[in-house]
Amino acid sequence: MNQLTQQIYQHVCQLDPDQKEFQQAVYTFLLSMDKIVDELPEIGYHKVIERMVEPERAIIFRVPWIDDEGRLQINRGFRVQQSSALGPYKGGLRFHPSVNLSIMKFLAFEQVFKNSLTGLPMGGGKGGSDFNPKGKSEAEVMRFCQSFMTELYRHIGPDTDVPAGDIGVGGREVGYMFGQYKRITDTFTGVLTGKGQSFGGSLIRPEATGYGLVYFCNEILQGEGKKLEGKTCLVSGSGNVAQYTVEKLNQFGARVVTLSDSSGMIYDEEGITPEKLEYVKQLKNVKRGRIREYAEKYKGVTYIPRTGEGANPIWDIKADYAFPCATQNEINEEDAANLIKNGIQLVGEGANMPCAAAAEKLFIDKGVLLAPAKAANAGGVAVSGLEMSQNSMRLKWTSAEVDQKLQQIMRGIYENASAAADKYSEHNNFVDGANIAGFLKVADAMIAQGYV
Ligand code: NDP
Ligand code: 2IT
Repeated sequence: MNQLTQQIYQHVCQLDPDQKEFQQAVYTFLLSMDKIVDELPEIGYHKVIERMVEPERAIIFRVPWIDDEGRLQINRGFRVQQSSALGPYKGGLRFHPSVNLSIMKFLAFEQVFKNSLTGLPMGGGKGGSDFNPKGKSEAEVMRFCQSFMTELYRHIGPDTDVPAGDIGVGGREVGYMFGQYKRITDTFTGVLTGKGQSFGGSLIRPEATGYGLVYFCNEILQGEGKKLEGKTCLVSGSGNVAQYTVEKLNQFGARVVTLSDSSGMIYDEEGITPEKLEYVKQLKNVKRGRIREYAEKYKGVTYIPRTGEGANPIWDIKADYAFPCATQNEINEEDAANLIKNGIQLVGEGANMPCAAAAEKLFIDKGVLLAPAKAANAGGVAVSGLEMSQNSMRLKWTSAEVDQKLQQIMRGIYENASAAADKYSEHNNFVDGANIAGFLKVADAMIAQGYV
């Protein structure tokens, strides 16, 4: 690290020594900044990076709700409004017991550069709660969402901050939160994205992150004269991003052999066909079941339970391409070494920060094509941006129109990240390319808007 980035990193670690995920996201970002800070002295002069690592605002609030037994439950709610340099704060809400300020800040920080890469006018933010939706009744989820929004509403708005979904928050939760916002404020606006189709949601938003991931990786592969067709792929997770990644990989003629959840993984050598994927969607989205049930339904499928923190068996299966689509740090250094040993050629990050810093370094050092989350999973927020446009214009585009715009945006991100990599780093270093391309636009806006 050079002197400036080293100082910034030390300062971040001293200020918040417990925020390991946030420190990790800042650290890997600063490694890319090393490639440009000497060439662009105005970055240091205007303290652009120092400002970026401090959220404009971070709100923490109490969320009280009554469970089905009539008992009062209390959770903690968050909204980190990281940067409004490019537009209203924009980013998802995560409901998961692991949620804390460090995780919220890492996600909000990365969101700023991701949103910049989309080319749409969106700042960056993230929020959520340590509420665990697993095992809760429909009524409990609704009451929680209503209470969460009863506090959050005063901090958001269609021109201020526009939340959406993330882990544990899908169409159902967005619907309940939208209903409560509308009721409290007496306004029908595009204050949330990922809404249902009957009340302002955009077509292709549910599909967008997974589809966008595959479009982006396809651009990288094409640049190398490689393709998806006929290739074996590993996908982790079995939620929104994983499901639509499998759907698009199937459409490109690839064979996906794995899915997982926090309890374990399935290995289906024959491939997760469109018919089997429909079963997964029903199982996860309607029945809210576990991926283990896939192995009970289909013959020749192995289920491997997840035990302990060590190497994850999902990353020790021979395949051409891997798509981590579950959560942060799901690929550690040992997992990366296993993937490389088995000849992996591309890792496409559907989840946010799925690779530990050491894993990321190993992939780059060994020449594995790494499609970083900020670029590769930007399709979700991109279509959220398109949902905001449609809400403002009070019209609705067709699936084909939205899909075409999504493809254009992902191609644009690939071209920008690629060009920034070639100019400031090395060919095919999409980690540096995405960080630098995303950063430069935010930096320009921050310098132009003065010291705010
Ligand atoms: P979902 O809630 O739909 O699915 C999450 C999946 O990941 C589930 O299979 C879940 O398993 C698994 N998972 C979650 N936490 C853990 C954990 N700590 N350990 C192991 N497995 C875990 O979420 P999404 O598909 O929306 O999100 C997946 C990833 O993609 C996240 O990193 C998210 O930030 C990112 N992302 C999402 C976007 C979106 O539009 N939804 C956009 C861009 C990125 P289980 O059911 O057992 O918890
Ligand atoms: O991480 C992400 O980009 C998201 N969860 C989607 C955010 C959004 O506003 O659609």
